[in-house]
Amino acid sequence: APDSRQARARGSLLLAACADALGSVFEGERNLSPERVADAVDTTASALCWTDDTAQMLVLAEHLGAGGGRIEPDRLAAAFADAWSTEPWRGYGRGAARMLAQISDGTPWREAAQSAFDGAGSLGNGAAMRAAPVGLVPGRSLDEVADAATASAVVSHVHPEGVDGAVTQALAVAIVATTPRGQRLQANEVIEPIASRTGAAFAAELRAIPALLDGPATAISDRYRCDATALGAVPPALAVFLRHPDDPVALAKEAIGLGGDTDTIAAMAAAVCGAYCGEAAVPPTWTAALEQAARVRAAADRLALVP
Ligand code: F2R
Ligand code: MG
Ligand code: MG
Ligand code: MG
Repeated sequence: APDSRQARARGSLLLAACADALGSVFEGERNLSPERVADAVDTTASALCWTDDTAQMLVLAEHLGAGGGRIEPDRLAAAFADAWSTEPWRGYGRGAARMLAQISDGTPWREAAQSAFDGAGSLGNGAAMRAAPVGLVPGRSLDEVADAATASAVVSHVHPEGVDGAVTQALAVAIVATTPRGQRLQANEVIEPIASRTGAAFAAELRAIPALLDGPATAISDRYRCDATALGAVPPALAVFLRHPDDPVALAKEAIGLGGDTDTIAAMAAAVCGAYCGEAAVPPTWTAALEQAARVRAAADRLALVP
């Protein structure tokens, strides 16, 4: 059925993977010309190859699907480390690669995650960029989603902002995945349930979104850093989704056009959009070009069937 849990899960993971691939070409660039971005998004001539964002999202989706929707931290950390050591060329950042190498070499994940960034823990957006599957597990309350998102984050990101990024992304997906289509999406019905479950810094950035929904997209890149931190990337991704909830192509162009962490901001916005719109909204030219599309669909199907 077009609006089933399966359709929403497929939409979310497929769109996230496509947007990650589309955005990856521009990662780290600023002041992108709209023409360059539109050209890349509109003409998907070559294969859509995804990066660490999708690699980790698929690991988490498969972990949840195989484990009845529960996070088992030791096994999840080992699976992230395996994915990195098999494909270290996926575009991982240096901090993430160092930590995953330590875990691969036998350092307990708690120790590796706690000692990152001189003991502060990572506040990067890496726990958020992979968190969508947590919001796609059927039948969970928002408090349960927030707890599972936290458990999925802390195997690598123990800084409260790194955790809040994952909580925000998983909750956004969970909220829109159960919102009936055709009903106009109210920004505050998405933002408030999330902001009430994050720390003060994150809540303030989320509550700035409604003022950015009607103006030019440059207001978003003026307001947020759009970088590889959770606080700098997750709120603008949610803003772009709320500006284009049913238009994945416009969403991808705008998210990438912000510049900075383009693959990650586009992937996060797209994961929420796909959870809202379902698989039918994913451009067929994108899925036809997408690397390992069958694996992405299978991971979504298994998630949607978790009892
Ligand atoms: N990192 C990239 N792309 C740039 C490099 C790609 C290429 N391989 C290269 O090296 O040239 N992309 C991917 O990483 C981002 C997700 O990052 P993740 O997994 O959270 O990693 P990390 O290293 O933990 O954090 C990212 C950056 O955040 C800042 N940061 C984190 N914790 C900090 C702290 N406690 N204090 C200060 N800064 C902190 C650092 O700048 C980290 O580098 C995604 O974009 C993904 O696509
Ligand atoms: Mg990436
Ligand atoms: Mg639109
Ligand atoms: Mg990135």
